[in-house]
Amino acid sequence: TVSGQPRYAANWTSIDSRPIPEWYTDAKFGIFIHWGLFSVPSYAPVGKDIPVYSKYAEWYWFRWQTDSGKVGKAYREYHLKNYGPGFKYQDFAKSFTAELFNPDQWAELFKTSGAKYVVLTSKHHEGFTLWPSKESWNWNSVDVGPHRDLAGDLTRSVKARGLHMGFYYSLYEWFNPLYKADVTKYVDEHMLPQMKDLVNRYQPDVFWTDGEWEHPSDTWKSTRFLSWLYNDSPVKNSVVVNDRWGKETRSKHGGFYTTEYDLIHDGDAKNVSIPRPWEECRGIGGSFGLNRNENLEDYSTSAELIGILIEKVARGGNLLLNIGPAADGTIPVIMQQRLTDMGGWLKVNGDAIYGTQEWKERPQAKIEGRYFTRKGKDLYLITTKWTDKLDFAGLTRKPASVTLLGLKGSVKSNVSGSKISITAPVVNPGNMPCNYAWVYRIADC
Ligand code: FUL
Repeated sequence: TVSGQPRYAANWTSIDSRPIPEWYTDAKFGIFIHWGLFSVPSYAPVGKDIPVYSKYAEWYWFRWQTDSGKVGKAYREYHLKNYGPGFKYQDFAKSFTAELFNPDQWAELFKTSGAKYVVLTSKHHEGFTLWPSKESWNWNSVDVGPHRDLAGDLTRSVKARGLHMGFYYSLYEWFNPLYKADVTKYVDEHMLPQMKDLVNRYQPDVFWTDGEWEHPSDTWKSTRFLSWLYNDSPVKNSVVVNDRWGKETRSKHGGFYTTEYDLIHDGDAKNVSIPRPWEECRGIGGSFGLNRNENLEDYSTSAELIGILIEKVARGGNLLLNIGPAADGTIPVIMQQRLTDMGGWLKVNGDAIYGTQEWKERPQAKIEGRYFTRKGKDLYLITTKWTDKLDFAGLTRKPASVTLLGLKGSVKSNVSGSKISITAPVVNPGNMPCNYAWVYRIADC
């Protein structure tokens, strides 16, 4: 090629051969944001008997209209009671006001959380866009609702803080008449122009597609879009994409693979090893879009969230943790608190997370609460339980030192062959370097 850069052809073999830019596999932690008209009703049923996907408040319109079961009934009753019989989904637009939206404040919070990238729903399955898309038929956040380019404003604030900005984009739209009448026309005249518009306008480093499952990737013309993205777009060197490009592509094609609440579609993803950079996405509660019907017990604690981050990273994955802002542009305080807590932990222990790799040679026997990561010649032992003694095997040589992150000086250890036994330092509870989980760096081993 003229420039020396490889060119990618519009087929999966070629698209899949592109290495995933390193910034992404080093980043480990990102913030997902589900924001749209569903943030107005911000309702879904809750409870242990409700299946994972039925707890998603961003599915309000679809469940209300099409779900004939118990879950649909809950939405219908809620809607009728609170908005009345003549109230259409489109009528939510006037209450999507974002009057308190302060993108600098959001971006500051994301920075504080220790996340390295942000992924915003530019358009969810409802079809409403958070940017002034010419193809949206005026159903966007500039023409109605807040009258503001929400995607553009957030992009500017996020990038200004050195974080990577990305977009979620739903290929399909539940009720778009063009999509239902003529999917090829929809792809050519609506979807592909919108996707290119997003990339050209805002230059996102993550392009996170979804809603792929109704059609094969040929129908979506996915490899055609990706070859443009990788060869000729303004983000060709930095952009990363996921695996949601057609009904046959998940965990098979694209960039990083995705799991969602530890599922791949309906299959358990928790204990499978994934042969590719991958990312778990989930909410702090059981929903992506804000669900005002959730209570404290529906939210994960900081300890749980930090545990999830550690577990994913130790298995070579990233965590894309979701928040659901309110229609007024505020981020619920409980979500702010969780993100701030995670940032506090990462400030002390980030060395064991960012830029690390899975330690594939780790001891086979699993010990609850114990994880490993690796970076260069250093090994990190992460434990979510404070214990006086920690033993394991697998060293290739005597380590140069053992330290507890956040504490000065070295920690007592005993090495014999490949085995090491670490004695936890005696620390006053008030002087612990952090809460929730602790990290030993076993240097040069
Ligand atoms: C799903 C969507 O259907 C959910 O609403 C959410 O956006 C999630 C990240 O992907 O499959």
